[in-house]
Amino acid sequence: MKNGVIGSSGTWVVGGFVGTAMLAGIGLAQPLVTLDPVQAAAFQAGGVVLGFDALPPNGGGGAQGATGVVIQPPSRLTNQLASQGVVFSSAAGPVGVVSVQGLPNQGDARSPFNIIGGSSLNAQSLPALDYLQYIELRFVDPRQSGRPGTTDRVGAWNDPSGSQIRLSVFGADGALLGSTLANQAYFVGYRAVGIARARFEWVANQSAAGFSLDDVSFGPVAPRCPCLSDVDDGTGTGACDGGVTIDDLLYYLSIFEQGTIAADIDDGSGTGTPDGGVTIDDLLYFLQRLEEGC
Ligand SMILES: [Ca+2]
Ligand SMILES: [Ca+2]
Ligand SMILES: [Ca+2]
Repeated sequence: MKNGVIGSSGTWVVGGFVGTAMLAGIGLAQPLVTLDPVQAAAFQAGGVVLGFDALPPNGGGGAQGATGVVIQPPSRLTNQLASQGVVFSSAAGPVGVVSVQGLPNQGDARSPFNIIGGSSLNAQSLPALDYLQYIELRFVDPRQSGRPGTTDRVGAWNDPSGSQIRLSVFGADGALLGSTLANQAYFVGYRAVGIARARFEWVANQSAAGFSLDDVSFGPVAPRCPCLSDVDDGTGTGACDGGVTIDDLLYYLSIFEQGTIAADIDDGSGTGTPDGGVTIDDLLYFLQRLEEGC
């Protein structure tokens, strides 16, 4: 495509980026696709920027970051950053953390030297690096990772030597809030009210087959269910409905019995601080909050 060409069905091309804005009737919903670090920094301001540089890269780096290499357990990124409000996934489950230090594509790292890539299961059913696969973010309550969260923007720097990708953002009900395309080397972001999930996916090869991301960014993550004892809406699916009723007690008892992470809401201090374990403290705290109506 040539710059400045207006394509079909609302697609336009400006300065090397292809944007398909789906405003969904929300004035604030808008993409940002830019090479300008100042614009990217403005998008990131006040939010979270994940450089992945404190996580152990696969095999220590080098060729262990190549397509098809099995992602070792320490480098399988899923919920390690849940306290920042996000959980990662890809086709085989985890996203892979790799280092490009010392490689010809060292410049792919926006923050040296780790980046992330997608995964797929290999013939042995192990998660292997697959840069053609999607990278997904699901927002969680930073204080209680078992509870859902939402944010107002998501973005990342796309691989400078990679592919054209699409960023799509979704609401809590799964509805698409908007999506946009970005060429390699661009910062791609999307602002919308109530983003619960975001997906970066490969669209077309440019310098290489597949893509990686670095400096994944998002706005502050707010709990989607601000009332701690509102854990169900009567459907038994854990969806909050703004009211605290017997449904909530029944649902909490079921997840408490199963010992799921979502049931961890206290550490015995009665302050609503999770401690990674599900014990009688959690049940007592839930009952107290249920009685208080929130
Ligand atoms: Ca990095
Ligand atoms: Ca409820
Ligand atoms: Ca607990």
